[in-house]
Amino acid sequence: MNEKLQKIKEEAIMKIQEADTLEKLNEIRVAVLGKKGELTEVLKGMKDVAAEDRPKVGQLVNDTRTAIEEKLEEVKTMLSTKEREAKLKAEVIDVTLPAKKSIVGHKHPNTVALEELERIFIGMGYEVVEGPEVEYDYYNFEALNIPANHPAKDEQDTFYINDKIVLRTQTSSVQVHEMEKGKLPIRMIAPGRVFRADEVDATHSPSFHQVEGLVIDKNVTFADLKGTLAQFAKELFGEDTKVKFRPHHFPFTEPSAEMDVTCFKCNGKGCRMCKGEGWIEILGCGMVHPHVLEMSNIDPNEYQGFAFGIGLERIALLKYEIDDMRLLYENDIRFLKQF
Ligand code: 2NL
Repeated sequence: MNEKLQKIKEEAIMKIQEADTLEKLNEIRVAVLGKKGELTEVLKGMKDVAAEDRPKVGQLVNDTRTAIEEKLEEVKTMLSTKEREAKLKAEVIDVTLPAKKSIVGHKHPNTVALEELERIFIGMGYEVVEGPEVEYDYYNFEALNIPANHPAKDEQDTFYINDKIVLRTQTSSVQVHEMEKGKLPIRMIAPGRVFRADEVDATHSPSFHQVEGLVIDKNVTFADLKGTLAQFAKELFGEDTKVKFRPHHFPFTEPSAEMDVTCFKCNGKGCRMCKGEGWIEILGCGMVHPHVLEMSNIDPNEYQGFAFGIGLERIALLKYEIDDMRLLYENDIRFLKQF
């Protein structure tokens, strides 16, 4: 019996020492100590051992078991450490490799242009005010001196929600709300989306953006309008930019004008950009009509004002030399990426 146990022990320990993976080690454990293992079989044979020898043999079996278990544990610890080290080595991260670039979007040309306009007017002390895109007919037309029979009010030109409510055709409505509040003076710009029932082409869209400006104070004259807008043009298109005002008509201003700037591409000589003119039309403007002031409870004998309206897309198209407005709305990343 003694010899048999000795042999199991020696063979087991030898196999354990040769095992090079945890898996193989476990196979050995099952083969020797498992339910049907060699040592377990010996234990089952105890019933054939003489009663007086049993304690001694029992002790011997236990010693053998302990010796094998200790060896198993020792090799297991060693193999675990080795496997862990190999795994760490294989999973090493090279922090010096170039990182995967995450795709970051960027500002739409309209947004870039808007932020530029806002920066210029904020610098002159203007406030940026926003308002609703859906408006009462009163704020979009009537309060701006646009009479009921004016062609702009035609359903061909304006989107009507019902006979009293429209999609705003200009952001002047935001300025009327400011005037009604009665807090003077006013120095504001109103940027935002506006709507007109236009067919889509290279220069028209049923939805586009405007930046309107309004100044109301005592002793405001056309000279203030000219000085302000000339300074604005220099900041937007460059220090050498000159401006000229052509008489025009708007129902809400009197007198009214359109402002041209010298072409920033050819400096006024005439080129493809300005269609040979040397000048580019940039905005409409004028002195706020006295009737418009009165309707918002401002006394035209005490207060005067000037106002202007700029098409944001027009500025973006000019600045980036884009020849088709539709490109601004298609959201083609290959186009947008260029600006
Ligand atoms: C354009 C130019 C303009 C205004 C807008 C305005 C606003 C108030 C009172 C008076 Cl609250 N005027 N805005 C003035 C002149 C021109 O827009 O080309 N519009 C179609």
